[in-house]
Amino acid sequence: MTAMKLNEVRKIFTGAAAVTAIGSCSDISESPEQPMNIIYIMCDDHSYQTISAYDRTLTNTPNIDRLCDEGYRFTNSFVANSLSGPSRACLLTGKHSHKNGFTDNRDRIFDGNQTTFPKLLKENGYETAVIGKWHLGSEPVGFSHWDILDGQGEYYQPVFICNGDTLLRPGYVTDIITEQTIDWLEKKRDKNKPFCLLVHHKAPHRSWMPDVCDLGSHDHVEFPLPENFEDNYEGRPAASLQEMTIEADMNTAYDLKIADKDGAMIDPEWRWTLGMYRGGTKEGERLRPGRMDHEQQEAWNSYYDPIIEDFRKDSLEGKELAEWKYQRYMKDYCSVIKSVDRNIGHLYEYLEKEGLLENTMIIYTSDQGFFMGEHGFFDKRFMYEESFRTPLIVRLPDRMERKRPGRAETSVYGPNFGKGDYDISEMVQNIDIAPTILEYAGVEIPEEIQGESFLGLMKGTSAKDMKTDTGKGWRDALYYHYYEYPGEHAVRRHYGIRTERYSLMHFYHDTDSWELYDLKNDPLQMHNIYHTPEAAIILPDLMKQLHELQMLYEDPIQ
Ligand code: SGN
Ligand code: CA
Repeated sequence: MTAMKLNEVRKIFTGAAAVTAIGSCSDISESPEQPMNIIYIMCDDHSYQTISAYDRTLTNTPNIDRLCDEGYRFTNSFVANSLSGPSRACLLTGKHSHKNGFTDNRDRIFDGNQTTFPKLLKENGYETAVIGKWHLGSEPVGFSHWDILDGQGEYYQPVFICNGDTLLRPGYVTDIITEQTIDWLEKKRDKNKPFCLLVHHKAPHRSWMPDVCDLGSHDHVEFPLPENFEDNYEGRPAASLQEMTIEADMNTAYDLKIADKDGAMIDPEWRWTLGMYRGGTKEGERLRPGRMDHEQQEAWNSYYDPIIEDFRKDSLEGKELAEWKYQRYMKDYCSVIKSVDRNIGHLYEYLEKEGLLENTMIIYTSDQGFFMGEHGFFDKRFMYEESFRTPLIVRLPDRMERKRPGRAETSVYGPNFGKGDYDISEMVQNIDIAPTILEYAGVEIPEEIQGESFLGLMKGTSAKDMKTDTGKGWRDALYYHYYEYPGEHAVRRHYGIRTERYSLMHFYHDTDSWELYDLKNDPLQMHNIYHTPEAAIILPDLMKQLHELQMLYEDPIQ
């Protein structure tokens, strides 16, 4: 399924790394000597709210912003199933979860025999590599080189599996992934071939452990509480059943590092976190070994000891405690982002120095969005905007010279958001990445891929002129399906459709409830209008569209 079934495919000449452009709809002109390299950078749980190119309220990310200044900012970018493993499977296959089989993070093993875009690129003469978080159970297939974190990975002294060999690397995970990335680019790849490199950061996944040099980097910031921090979930039964609120479910010891050395403040259930933050405790069943070296541990102790001391003295409760937790969460999370941004800067410098910016497409995104206190939540999973959306920035070589003077509007809810010169406001989804990369590389897009290439949108093709599988131009609705229930955070299974204006979702399994939001009048999604007279007018069309999407993607109706 694709914007172009490439009869006139731009061909990759294996080994010689040459690409010829023959009349593609996106009409990229490149010299035959220029290999079309791809670097795909994906963080884990990086919210668009904490990228200053999207929103300047919370933190600053100058290096990610530079990518955006020199590239395209997607202002309506979404995932198909807001969870790590499933997102990664959607990315690799270009297919929804029910088709690629990796519906949730529980005991799934990704079937590596499926068609994936790295495999197709490799078969077409590309060097392919993945470095960082993989989280798919099985070993990577279709990569010339793979160097992945073991499971979720650790922030300090992480264990990697490098082409099958297990090794522990000293240091901080975001630095190590960047070092390994540059090392592969510099020394390990075959420089006669074009390359596709996937850089998958662990950061800023829970439990948001900053690098030593970033501890305290956001202490001066008083983060504004989201307007709907104190949501009571009225009219939204599934939302009231979750277990992911900052107030009730965020643990002060595990999540916020309030784990004192003598163990007096540790909840017995979370006792194992003492080892994680305070080093090498030998008791407790779920022991996680202390991973920090002496210096790292000292730095952590001198930063967190006074915070723990104050926490002990203040004995906060109720609303005050919830707000304190929110501030601590934001400080840790944004400090972890600081390292991500710095490392993007290092990679950028390297690419610039090596002249690689001129022949490389760079993509920056996250495996899903994340709640930064909206609805009182952390985590993701819901089809609500904050977790359904994901940041997406794409820098193409030929945008290099055309820096725009400034973005029209950065706030996601602002009236001009998406109207900047290099904003792409069409709704795209992570299943679109595979076909986009394949089209860029001049490799034919297999019929079974369900996503659509958005390359043409960046090249100025209008939405209505985009060739897609429906034959009706670019899509006007997105499909979503989340499956991990029973599971951590207790978010009920649900599927739904999102159009430009409305978001309709059906929560099923251990519940049966529908929610409908008017995103224009209720962007914060506080009012479920499913049972209102207004909905009676809108619903028949939306339901029809939803069923059409379920037929298109062949997802049986629940
Ligand atoms: C871990 C986290 C969860 C998180 C999942 C999935 N718990 O299990 O809070 O939702 O990962 O995240 S933790 O106690 O282990 O930190 S995902 O991004 O990998 O899908
Ligand atoms: Ca994730």
